[in-house]
Amino acid sequence: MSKITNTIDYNPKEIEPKWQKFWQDHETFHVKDFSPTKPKYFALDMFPYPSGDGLHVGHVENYTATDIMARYKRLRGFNVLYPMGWDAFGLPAEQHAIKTGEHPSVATAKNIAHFKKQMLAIGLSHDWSREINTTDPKYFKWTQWIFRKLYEKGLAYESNEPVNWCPALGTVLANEEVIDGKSERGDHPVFKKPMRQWVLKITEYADRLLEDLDDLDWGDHVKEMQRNWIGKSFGANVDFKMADSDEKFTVFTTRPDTLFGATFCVVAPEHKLVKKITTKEQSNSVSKYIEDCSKKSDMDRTSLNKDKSGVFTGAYAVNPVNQEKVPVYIADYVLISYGTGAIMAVPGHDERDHEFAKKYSIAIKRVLTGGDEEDINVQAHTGDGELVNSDFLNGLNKVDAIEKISGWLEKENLGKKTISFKLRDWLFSRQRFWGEPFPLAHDEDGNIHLIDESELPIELPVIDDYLPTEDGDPPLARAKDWLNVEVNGKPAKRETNTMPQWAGSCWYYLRYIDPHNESAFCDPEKENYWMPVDLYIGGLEHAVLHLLYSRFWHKVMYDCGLVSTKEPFKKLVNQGMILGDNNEKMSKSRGNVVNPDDVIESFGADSMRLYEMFMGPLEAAKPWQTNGISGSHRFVKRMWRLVVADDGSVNPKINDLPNAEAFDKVVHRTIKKVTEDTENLAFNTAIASMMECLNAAYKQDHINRSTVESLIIMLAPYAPHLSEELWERMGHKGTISFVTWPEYNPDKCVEDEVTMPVQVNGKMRGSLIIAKSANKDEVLAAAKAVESVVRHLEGKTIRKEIFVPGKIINFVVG
Ligand code: ANZ
Repeated sequence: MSKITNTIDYNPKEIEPKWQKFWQDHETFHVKDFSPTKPKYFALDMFPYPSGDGLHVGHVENYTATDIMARYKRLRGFNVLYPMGWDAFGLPAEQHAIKTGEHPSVATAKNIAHFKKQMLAIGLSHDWSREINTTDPKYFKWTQWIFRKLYEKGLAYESNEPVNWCPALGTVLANEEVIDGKSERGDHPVFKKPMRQWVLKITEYADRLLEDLDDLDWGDHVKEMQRNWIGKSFGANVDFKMADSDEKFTVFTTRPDTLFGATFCVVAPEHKLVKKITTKEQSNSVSKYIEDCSKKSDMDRTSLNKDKSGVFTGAYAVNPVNQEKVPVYIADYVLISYGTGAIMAVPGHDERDHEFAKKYSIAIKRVLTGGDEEDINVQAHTGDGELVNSDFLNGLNKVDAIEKISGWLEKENLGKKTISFKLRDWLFSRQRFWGEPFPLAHDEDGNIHLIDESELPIELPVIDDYLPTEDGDPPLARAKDWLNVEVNGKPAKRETNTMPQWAGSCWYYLRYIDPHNESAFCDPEKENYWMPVDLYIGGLEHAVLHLLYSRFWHKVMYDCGLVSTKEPFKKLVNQGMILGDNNEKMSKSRGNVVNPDDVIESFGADSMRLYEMFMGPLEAAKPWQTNGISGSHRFVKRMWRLVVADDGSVNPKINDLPNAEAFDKVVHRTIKKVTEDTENLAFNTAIASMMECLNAAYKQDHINRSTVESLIIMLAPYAPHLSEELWERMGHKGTISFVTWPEYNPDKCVEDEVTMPVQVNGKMRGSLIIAKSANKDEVLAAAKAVESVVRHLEGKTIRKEIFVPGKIINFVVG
C-alpha cells in the first residue's frame, strides 16, 4: 500500500510519479490470458517507430484516447489487453549507423528507452510484460516464419521489374515512398531501374480485401481510401490492329461506349509495342521522351494538374469499330502498370485526352449529348447522355451502350469485358541492412530454397559498413561468413535483400497475445480468445498501406488456419492531427512544435491528457492553445479542492446526507452523458459534462459521499493519477482501476424543463425556461413577463396568442 501523503495543494509532480510507481510495483495492468467471468477487450495503439525525436503531442493524443478506453473498459468489468511495442526497423537508424558507425541496434535501444520513459510519464496503462520489438530476433523469428508460409503458398516471387532506385540512400523504395520523383525520406532523386526483387502477390487478395471492408466498423473515409487504392474498375479490353503492319495491341477502357469517339491511341513509354512501331523519323524524339519519363514518379505522371506531354510514334492504328486510322502516341499519363498499359483516347469525353488532343491538334469528336458546353472542342463531356455519331449505338444511354458494344466486341472477337485493379503486387524487398533477413538461399544452379524452420531466426550478420557493396549488392553481401550456407549438402548463398519495415507491423498485434511463446507465434487458444482487436487507434497516414498489408497477411494466415478471424481490426479510429497554435502543421522548421515533456513539467500529465481530449472531437484536426491547457489545469485543481480541504483532510462538505434534489439530477445526467460519450469516444463532451457537474457541486452546501466517488471514478480514465490519489484520500485501499463504474437512474435523467423561443409578430424576441408540467396559461403569463419581450408588447394590443406546447410562443400584436 502506498503511503498517504499530506499534500494540501494539488501537486502533480508528487502524485503522478507516486501512482506510476504504484502501478509498476503492483503490476496493476498485467492482464491474465483468460478470464472465466469477464468479457475480453483488446485495445491497440499503432505502435511507434522509436525515432530520435521522442514523443510528440500527436502520439499523446493517440495513446491517451486508447488508454481512456482501456481504463474505462476495466471499470466496466472487461478483461483488457492493452499492450505496447516498437516498430524499430527502419531507415533512420540505418542512416545514423552509416554516419556514425554506431550499430543501429544501439541507437534503437536508446530511443526506445526514451520513448518508454515518456509513455510512463503520461500515465498510460499498458501491460509492459508484453512489450515487443520488431528488431528482436525472438520476434522476427516469427516474421520470417510467416514469410515461409507466404512462400509455401506461392504468394512470394522474384521479379526483375523496374523499381524505384535511390542512389543516395543506396536502396530501392516502394512507390509510396517516392514523392514527386524524390525519396520521401531525405528528398533524394529516385530513378527507375530493373533489379531483382521479392514481390508478394497481394493482388490475389484484392477482391477479398475489398469485400470484407463492408463489415468493418471503420470510418467511411478510410474505407474509401482503401477502396480507391485497390481500385476495382469494370470495363473492356479492346484490340487495335496497326494500319501498316501485323502488330496489334490491347487497350483497357471503362467506357467502351465511346469507341466511335476514339481519335487516337496512347501507349505507356515502357510498352513493348513502342520499339516495334516507332518510325525512323520519330525514333530520336521517342528515345529522348522515354529517357525523360524514367525520371518521373507515377504520381507525377498521372496527376490531373500536370501538363500533359507525349510524342507521336509515327504509326497509325485502326479503330476496330469504324476502320478509321488513328495516330498512336506515347505519353506518360498512361501507366504501364495499369490495365494493359495502352488506351484508346476519347478527347470528347475524357479530360486528360481532351487536354492532350488540344495540345497536339488531334480531332475531338462528340459521341454523347450533354455537358456544359455546346462545342466539344471547348470542354470534354464526361457525364451521361444520348449516344450520337456512333452508328448502331445511336440513341442509347451510356449504360445500355456499354452493354451493347461489349456484346458486339465479343461477338466480333475484338475484345471482351474485363475487370482491372489499381492494386499492384507488393514490392517486398529492400537493399538495406537494418531489416529482417529472408529465410531463403540461392544455390549455384540458381534454385531458391526455403531455410528450414529449425534454423530460424536468421539473425543479421555483424558488419561494420552498412552501405551497399560497390557493385550495388545489398550490404548483407559484405558478410561473407554469413552469406555462404549449405542446403541439402550443396553450397548456397543466403538472400541478401531484407524485408521492408512494413513486415514487422503486419502481424505484431498477434504477438502481444502470447509474446514469450518460443514454439509458436501465438497459442491458438489465446488467439481465439483475444482476436479480433476491438479498438485500433492510430494516425490517418496509415489508412492505406499498413492497414492493407496487415489485412493481407491476416487473410493469408486465416487461409492457413493460423488465425480465427477474417479481419484483424474490428473498429478503427484515426485521431486528428494536432496543429501548432498558428493552425499550421507542427514542424521543427516552423518552430511551432509542442513538447509533451514541457507540458508535463508545467501542468502535469493529467492536465495534458484532459486538454488533448477536450480540444475537440478525437478525429478532428485542432490547433494547440496554451490558454486551453490552463483551463484543463484549473478543472483538475478544482476537482482536487472539492475533495481535499485546506488542511489536507477530506472536505467536510462531503457527508452521507442525500444530495439536494436538483443537484442529484445533475449528477445522474452527468453519469449518463459520461457513460454514453466515453463509449462513443466523444471524450470532449464527456469532459465538458464532468466540468459542469463539478461547477454544480461547488454550489452545494453538502455533497453526498457516493456522488463524489462517482465523479472520481468517471474521471479515472481521463485523469488517472488524480483519481487514484483522491480515491485513496476518500479512504479506499488499492487502485481505483477495477472498481465499479457508476450507474445512473434513468428516471432522474428526464429533462423536466424546456426552453421555448418567444416571438412577437413572428420575430424572435426572447426565450423562456419553464417547467414541462406548466399549463398553457402559466406558460403564456411567464412569456409575457420575459424582460426582452415586455418592451415589444408595451402599449400594444395582443390580437392573437399562438402556443405550440414545448416548441414556440408567438404574440400577434397590433
Ligand atoms: C476510353 C475512355 C473514354 C476512358 C472516356 C475514360 C473516359 P479507372 O476508372 O481509373 O479504371 N486508362 C486505362 N488504362 C490506363 C493506364 N494504364 N494509364 C492511364 N489511364 C488508363 O480508369 C479507366 C480509364 O482510364 C480507361 O477508360 C482509360 O481511359 C484510362 F470517355 O478509355 B478510358
